[in-house]
Amino acid sequence: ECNIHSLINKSCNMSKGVELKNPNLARMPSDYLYHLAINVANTADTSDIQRQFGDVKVLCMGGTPSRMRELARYLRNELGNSDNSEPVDLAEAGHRYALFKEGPVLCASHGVGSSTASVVLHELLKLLKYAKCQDPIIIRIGTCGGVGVAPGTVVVTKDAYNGYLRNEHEIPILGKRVVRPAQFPEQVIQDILRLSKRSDDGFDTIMANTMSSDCFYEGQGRIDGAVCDYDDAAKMEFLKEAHKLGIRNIEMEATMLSSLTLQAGVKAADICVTLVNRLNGDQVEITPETKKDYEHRPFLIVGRYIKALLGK
Ligand code: R2B
Ligand code: URA
Repeated sequence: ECNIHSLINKSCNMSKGVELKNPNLARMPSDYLYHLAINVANTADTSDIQRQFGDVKVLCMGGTPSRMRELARYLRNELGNSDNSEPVDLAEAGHRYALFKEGPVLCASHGVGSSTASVVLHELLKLLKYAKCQDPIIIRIGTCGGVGVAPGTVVVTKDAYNGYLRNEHEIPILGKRVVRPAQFPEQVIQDILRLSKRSDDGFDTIMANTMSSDCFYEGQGRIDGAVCDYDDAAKMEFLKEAHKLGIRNIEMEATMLSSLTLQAGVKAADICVTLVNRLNGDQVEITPETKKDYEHRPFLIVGRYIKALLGK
């Protein structure tokens, strides 16, 4: 049984390397991070990994390789590096995810949904551990559907709810239902919010709860998927119930991300921009220009947070 307060305190008070809760890792002479195609040849002496990744303070994650490449370019600029070369994909040989490094920031893609995101998150957490990174933070930036907020609003997740509208992460492990806490540390959220003001940004950044589903369509109460056996009234009832729980956005990774990072004792945050207000419809119909503008909003927020964190 996990105690949420001890987990959150642990992840807030971290001032040392990443200690993962898996005793088997200490018994493995080597570890191949398969989907990243990164080989940790000698787990007893990871000096090569430490040289390459040891300075990492922030791991940014987001759905697509192209957006994470763009984020790497944006952060390079924000951090005052005038290098104009194309960011190098360090995980290219794995053919699954993209991984870029800009000084002390890693930018990794995670695909759509908890299952693809958890694969790369397990491997990245191990990478942070082998590299002996000190007190790193993991920040997902992404898109989502809004629940009763204007499209373009940025939501920083507090409590993550699953598709049953329960504030927990539920997964089958060894054939059993395992339920784990799914919250993000509030201190990090407050630090992020302190750096954001509507008057400067032209959009709202709010703290709220998030629902994560494993399915974009039925799992999010859409009626425009390939299959749907409920009506519009049932959908609206569900969305309103979510709204009553303080849920203001719906995406597909928050429960897994909050749960796994709590277990690992690593600070994390989830910053997503809403593309549609689900109380008004299901289709994401914004123009490519508006989408680009909206997708840039979490860049702004995360860039500012990273600069403050690094004292820049
Ligand atoms: C938000 O957007 C993606 C689905 O379109 C998914 O990764 C998510 O959480
Ligand atoms: N991503 C989601 O998961 N849901 C939406 O409605 C939009 C983006």
